[in-house]
Amino acid sequence: MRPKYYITTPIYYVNAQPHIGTAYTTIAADVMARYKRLCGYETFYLTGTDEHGQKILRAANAEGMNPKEYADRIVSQYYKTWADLNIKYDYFIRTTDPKHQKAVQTLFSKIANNGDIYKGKYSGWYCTPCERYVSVKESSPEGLRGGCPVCQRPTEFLEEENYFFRLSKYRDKMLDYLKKNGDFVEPVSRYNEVFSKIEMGLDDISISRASFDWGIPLPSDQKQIIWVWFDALTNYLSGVGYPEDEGIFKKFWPADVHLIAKDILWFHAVIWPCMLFSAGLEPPLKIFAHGWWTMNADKISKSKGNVIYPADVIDRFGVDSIRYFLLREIPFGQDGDFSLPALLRRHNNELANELGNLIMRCLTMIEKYNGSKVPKSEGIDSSKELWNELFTSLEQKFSAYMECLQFSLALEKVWEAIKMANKYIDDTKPWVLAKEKTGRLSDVLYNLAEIIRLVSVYLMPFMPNTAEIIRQQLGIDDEMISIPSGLSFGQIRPGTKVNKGSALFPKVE
Ligand code: ME8
Repeated sequence: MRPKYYITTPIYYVNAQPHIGTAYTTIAADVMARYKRLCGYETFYLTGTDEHGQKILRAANAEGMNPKEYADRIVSQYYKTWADLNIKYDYFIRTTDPKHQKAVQTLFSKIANNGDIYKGKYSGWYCTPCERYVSVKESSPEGLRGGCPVCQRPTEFLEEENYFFRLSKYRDKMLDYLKKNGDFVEPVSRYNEVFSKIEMGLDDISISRASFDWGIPLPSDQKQIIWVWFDALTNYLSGVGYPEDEGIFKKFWPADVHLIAKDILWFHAVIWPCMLFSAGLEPPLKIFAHGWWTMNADKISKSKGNVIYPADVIDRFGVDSIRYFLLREIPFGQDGDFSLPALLRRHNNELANELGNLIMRCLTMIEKYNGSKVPKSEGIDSSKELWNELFTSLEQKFSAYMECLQFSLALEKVWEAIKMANKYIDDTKPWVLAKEKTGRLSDVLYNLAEIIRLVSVYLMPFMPNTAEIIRQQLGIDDEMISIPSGLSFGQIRPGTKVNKGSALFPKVE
């Protein structure tokens, strides 16, 4: 049986169209899912949209629209943007899907039957932009004049008869779980943050709303709707068939990793596992909270008005350049400023000069010196052994970095090989070897063809279009594209007909 891999992104609010921040998580999950597929895993990649709650209702009202029609309009922009970014998800979940709604009610009933839900009165602050209750500990005696402690936007005072979840009951279990699973939350700084916050105590939380009806009704009280975060988190179960499609659910749950940004860590690393503990379900295996893309140190978000849309940059640089830049520029887990000059630099230097030129030089020389056919290696030159060693070590490092989602480091390693290959051409001077006619030329050209084949496999998760073009130029199709078997050196067949084509990354001024 093939091993499974289940990866998710947050489901995005439909009050805004996708931007570079939401694209970041979606691309990272896509890269990981593509990588795992290449490694032979039966992979499930889930993304989608979060469509209920007061924030969405208000956004729809502001446009004079019914919330479902409003959501439909924004969702179509998500579909389009993810297609433009070459995102290959297995399912796109919408919280307005009837199946999802049923799953949320089932989970709610399970938790209620377990004695973990009770009725009470919520009297306190609420941040509608974050859709979160602000606890007494977080608010000062005079309220929250400074706004929400997470997003700093104004909070509202709520007084509602609500249903509460006994989160407090799970404090010790959660701490114990964290102690036994030191990699449950990554990076480690986020683990420590969560651990010390739980140690200070967990309060029960309200999980219903009574003052509007854009949401999923409680199974036991039709006058209330389920709190949007309880609704949204359940997507990770309903997206893989919970509760009806037991076969798929059993195959994929627990999720291998929930990718999120740091602002929604508490919901995922604490509230969500406690809900699952209560329902008798396993928690996900890992929560990875990456950092924020910022603009002059401010988080990129619709409310700050500093949003960059993927379409704006795709038109200028091409989709693979954006995918590459986002994952190469900042270590996954840290914040980083989005800057067009940095994108331009990486596009022109690393993609056009280093990668694009390497491919063009190799193919041009195979065309010119060997009639467009990959030559047979004569075994005169010892560099084949050196390349073999280099790629064996690259494979180990690349896989290790991918397993811990360190995309920038994995790419850095591939670029070391690309730079060495360019230097290999400069050092061996095939144009001189062509005159010497010693047979060494065949060895060098063979090695170069194999180097670019391997580069295409490594780049496949990150830049699928580019990898595909390289393979077409090299004259190979579906062969040798699995990890690790496709990564050993020396597999390309002599006689393979290459097809030079045009330059991969035209420079951008
Ligand atoms: O929080 N930098 O939805 P959301 C990096 N519906 N990532 C960013 C980003 C930025 N500047 N801006 C957004 C919600 N993101 C809930 C989630 S899940 C059960 C419910 C990404 O539309 C990042 O992944 O506000 C962040 O966690 C997510 O978008 C928030 O999307």
